Amino acid sequence: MKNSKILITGGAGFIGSTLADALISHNEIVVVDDLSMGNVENLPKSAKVHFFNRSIADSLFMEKLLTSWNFDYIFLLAAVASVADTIERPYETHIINQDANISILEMIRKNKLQPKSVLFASSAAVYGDDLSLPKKENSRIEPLSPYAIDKFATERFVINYGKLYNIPTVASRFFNVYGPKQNPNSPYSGVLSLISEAAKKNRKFKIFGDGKQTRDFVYVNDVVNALILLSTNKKALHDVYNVATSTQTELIQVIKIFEKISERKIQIEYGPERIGDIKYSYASIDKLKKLGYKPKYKIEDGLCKYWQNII
Ligand code: UD2
Repeated sequence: MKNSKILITGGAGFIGSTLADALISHNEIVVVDDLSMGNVENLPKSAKVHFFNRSIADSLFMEKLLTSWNFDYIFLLAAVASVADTIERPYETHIINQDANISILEMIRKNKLQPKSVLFASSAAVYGDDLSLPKKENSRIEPLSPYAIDKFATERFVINYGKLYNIPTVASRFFNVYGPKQNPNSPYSGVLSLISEAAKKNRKFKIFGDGKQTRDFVYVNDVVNALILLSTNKKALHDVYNVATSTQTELIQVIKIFEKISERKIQIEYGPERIGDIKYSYASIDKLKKLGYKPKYKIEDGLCKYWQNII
């Protein structure tokens, strides 16, 4: 991906800004972000980054932007990413998580734009609480929250819009992504950002349930590599791919590793299980591997790099 014009919606957020870091040296990057979770400070400091503090739901703005820039690559990462928030404001969040993205597809179609790739970021949330493991892309889909419903529906829109109207689309399903720029400010922030915040500030960390729940924790740099691979490999087109490491780690185990790496003791208290929490989750990444993907960071390596970056 070189000498390209790239749009990253949600580009001031955790994953989007890490993607911008990886792409900035050889490309021109436009970021659209309403800063609801993101932060301009996350963005690489470069004249080649063009930041717009706008919502993707601002369709007049989006259409002008898309037609004037004629992007080569589009990464649709903007979302209201808190599941709890979507349960509280299902319609408002639907406008962002689904409508605004479909509207972007429609603008591409209507204006006959020809991006080389349009990638939509979906979530492991689409699998819901189906017990079969590992989760494969063709495992049962059971979207439970407005968040998951919108992610799944938009995935389908993106893939089939691509097929129907000859737009090079692809979708990814993120598992539990962690890394330096993750915002720890909400109780629903990624658990590793909350654990590291507790370690940094010597605060208590509350485990919901017995701590034996498992997750497929994937370091953000591996996610960025997967995103670049999916948008540049033509074999990936018009399909959806899990982005994870295909290993499951217990929450309690992650805390132990974190304590070892940070050389800090985390004060733990226990509380009731979170309503709607999934007990075990991990992904099959065979589909992504077939395209040449290999996660580089084991949980120990990722946590080490994470801690070095934030301390
Ligand atoms: C992740 C995604 C969510 C959705 C979901 C789909 C993140 C941040 N969230 O939720 O958007 O896609 O997957 O399944 O990636 N926990 C504690 N104490 C805390 C916070 C969390 O014990 O203070 C537990 C929590 O109950 C859960 C685990 O840690 O069992 C991971 O929580 P999470 O919010 O990081 O991620 P998850 O998998 O619930």
